[in-house]
Amino acid sequence: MANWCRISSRTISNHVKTRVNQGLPWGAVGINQTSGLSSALNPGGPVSDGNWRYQNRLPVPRNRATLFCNQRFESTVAEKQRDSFLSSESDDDHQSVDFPGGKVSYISKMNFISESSQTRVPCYRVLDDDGELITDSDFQQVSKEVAVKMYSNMVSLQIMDTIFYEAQRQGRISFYLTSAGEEAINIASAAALTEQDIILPQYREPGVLLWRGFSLQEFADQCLGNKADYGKGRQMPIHYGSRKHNFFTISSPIATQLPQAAGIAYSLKMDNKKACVVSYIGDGGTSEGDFHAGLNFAAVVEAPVIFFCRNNGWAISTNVSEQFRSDGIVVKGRAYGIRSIRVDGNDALAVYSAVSAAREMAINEQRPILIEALTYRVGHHSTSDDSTKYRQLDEIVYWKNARDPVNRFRNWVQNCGWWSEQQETQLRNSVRKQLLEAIQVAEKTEKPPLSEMFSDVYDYPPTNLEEQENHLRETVRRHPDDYPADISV
Ligand SMILES: Cc1ncc(C[n+]2csc(CCOP(=O)(O)OP(=O)(O)O)c2C)c(N)n1
Ligand SMILES: [Mg+2]
Repeated sequence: MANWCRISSRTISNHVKTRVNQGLPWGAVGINQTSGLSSALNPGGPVSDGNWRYQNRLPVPRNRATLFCNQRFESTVAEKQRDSFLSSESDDDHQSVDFPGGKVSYISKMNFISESSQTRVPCYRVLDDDGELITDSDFQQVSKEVAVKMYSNMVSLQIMDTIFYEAQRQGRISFYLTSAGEEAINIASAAALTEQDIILPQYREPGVLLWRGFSLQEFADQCLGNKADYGKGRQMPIHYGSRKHNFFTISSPIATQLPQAAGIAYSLKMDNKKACVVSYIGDGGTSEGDFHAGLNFAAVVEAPVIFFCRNNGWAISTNVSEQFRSDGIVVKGRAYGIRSIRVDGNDALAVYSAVSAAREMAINEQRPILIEALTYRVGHHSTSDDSTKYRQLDEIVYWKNARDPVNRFRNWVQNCGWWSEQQETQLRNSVRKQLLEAIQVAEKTEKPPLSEMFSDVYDYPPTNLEEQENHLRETVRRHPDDYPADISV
C-alpha cells in the first residue's frame, strides 16, 4: 500500500507556498507553472529500509490535501557530494581526455555520481486544482473551438468508459479497460498534434483515436468483434487500430511499440516529413527492455519521436515504488541524451502546451523528446482486476473526486464563458444515446467468417494451421449451441 503522510500548509516553507503540491502515489513533487526548474518539497521523515511503504503510515487525512510520500530521496553520503564535481572546475584543468562525445576532464578526487538529486524534478502545470489559470504561466493558448472540442471529447471518453464497462459486466463484451483519470492526457495530447503525426499507443489512450474522428460505432464494432471491425474480430476488445487515423493497432505486449516508434520516426526523417511519431507508454512499460532500446535508438538516430509516459502510479498491482528507484521516468531521458519534461497529466492545458512544444522541437530540431505525465489510474487495471485488493479505497476516491481532470478543465472552459450547464446536459444525453445505439448495431452485425481467423499471415498456410482450421470448423458444427449463430463456417 502507498505510504500516507500529511504535510500541513504551515510546514510548507515560504518559497514553495506559491507552488501547490499534490497527493501523488509517486511521492511529493513540486508543481511549477513554468517548464524550468524549481524547488520541491522534501516530505516526511526518513525511513531507512526497503520496507518503507509499510512503515510510518499515518491515518488518512480528511478534507485536506493528502500527500503520498516516499522517502527514497533521503540523503546519503553520495548525495552529500551531490554532483559537485559536475559543476566545479577540474582540479587539473589541463588534464583531460578527448573521448567520443567530447572532452572529459580528469579529477583526482574519487566521487561517485549520486543516485538522485536532492529535489525531485518539478512538475509543469498551468491550471490550479480549481481550474484557475496560474498567474504568469507559460502555456499555449487554445481557441474556443479547440477547447470546447477537447472538453466534449473528455466527456465522451468518460461516458464511453462507463457504458462499455457496464456492457462487459453484462457479458456483452469479453473485456474492457477504462481511461478514467487519464482523460486529459488522452485528449489534450491528441489535440496538440496534427493528423499526419503517427500514433503508437500502449492501450489506455483510446481518446487519441476519438479525437481523430474514430466513431463510436467503430469503437463498438471493435469491442464486439464483428464483421465491421478492422481487426476482423481477431483481437481482444480495446485493441483498436486505424490506418485512416494514423493510429497503429494496439498490441498486448507492452513497450514493443517503442523501438517501432523510433524506426517509424527515422523513416519520417529520411523522407523529410514535417511530422513526428508519438508513442505512449505506462510507468510499468518503462521496465521493459524495449523502453530502453526504443529511447536509445531514437536518440542515436535523432528521430522525431515523442515518448509520452503516463505515470499513473500503478502497473496492475505493482506500485511505482516497486517499479523503479529513480525520480520517476523524466530523469531517464538524460541518461539517453533525450530532452525531457515532467507535466501534470491531470491539467489539460499543461499537457496540451507541453506536447505542442515537444512536437515543435521534435520536428524542427529532429530529436526525440520524453514527456512524463503524472496522473492516477482511477479505474481497475481492466475488467480482469479488482484494485481494492491492493490499494486503499481512500486513495482512489481522493483522485476520483479531488483531482478529476475533466472537472478541472470544465471549470476553466466555463470560466472562459465557453460552456454552460445546458450544453453539458445535452452533450451527456446525446453521447449516451449514440453509444447505446452503436452497441445495439454492433451486436446485430454479423461476426467475421471463420476463414478470416486464419488469413492475412501466410500466403500458403502451413499444414498444421490447415489442420487447426478443419478441427475448429468440425467443433463448431458439432457444438452449434456454444458458438454464435451468425458465424459462417
Ligand atoms: C511484455 C509484457 N509483459 C507483461 C505484460 C502483462 N501486463 C499487461 S498490462 C501490465 C501493466 C502495465 O502497466 P503500465 O505500463 O503502468 O500501464 P497502465 O496499465 O498503468 O496504464 C502488464 C505487466 C504484457 N502485456 N506484456
Ligand atoms: Mg501505470
